[in-house]
Amino acid sequence: MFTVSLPLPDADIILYPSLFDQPECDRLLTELTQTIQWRQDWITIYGRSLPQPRLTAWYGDPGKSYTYSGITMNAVPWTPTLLTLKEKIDSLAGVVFNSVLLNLYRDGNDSMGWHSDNEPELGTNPVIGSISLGGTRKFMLRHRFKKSLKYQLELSSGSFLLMQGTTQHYWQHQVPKTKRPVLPRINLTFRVIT
Ligand SMILES: O=C(O)CCC(=O)C(=O)O
Ligand SMILES: [Mn+2]
Repeated sequence: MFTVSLPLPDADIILYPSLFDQPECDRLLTELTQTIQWRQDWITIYGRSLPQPRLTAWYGDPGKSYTYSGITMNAVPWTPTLLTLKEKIDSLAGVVFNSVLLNLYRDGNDSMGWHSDNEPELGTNPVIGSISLGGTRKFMLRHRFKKSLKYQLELSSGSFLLMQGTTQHYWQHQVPKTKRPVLPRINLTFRVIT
């Protein structure tokens, strides 16, 4: 399997540009769009309540819950398709993922702001396995302490991005809005919750 290691200090990020072929991506996109229990959450910013600019869902082992931006999500049980995906990337990552956050970016107006995946329940060096399906979106990275260090790449359909080691200590990432017309995109970030 062809992979690229991103040339970033203080990070361990590996890109598999095409883990899934086009027919597989189409099949997955259709199925996940229709069968996942998508939710619209609201977030509070500076005292104002706003809809999160994307739809989300949280699946995983029984009893796994996840809190971020004041939202607590209880895991919906794995579907057979999500379990199959999990087992495929478990073996690439060398860990046993027990949960997945799904994000649906309906169009270029949907986005995710700068953050690190460093919540306490992800442990010391979180391993995050991220599958992208559908429209290609820009994925930006910036170093938290060396402000001149930046990097960006396009995450296209069928790609798999593995972030591990000290990545979340030193780097933040985002998926910015775009004015370019883009197809809907589903991203699945598999996680290990302790
Ligand atoms: O959509 C993406 O590629 C990134 C999603 C992400 O950063 C997250 O779910 O924590
Ligand atoms: Mn993230």
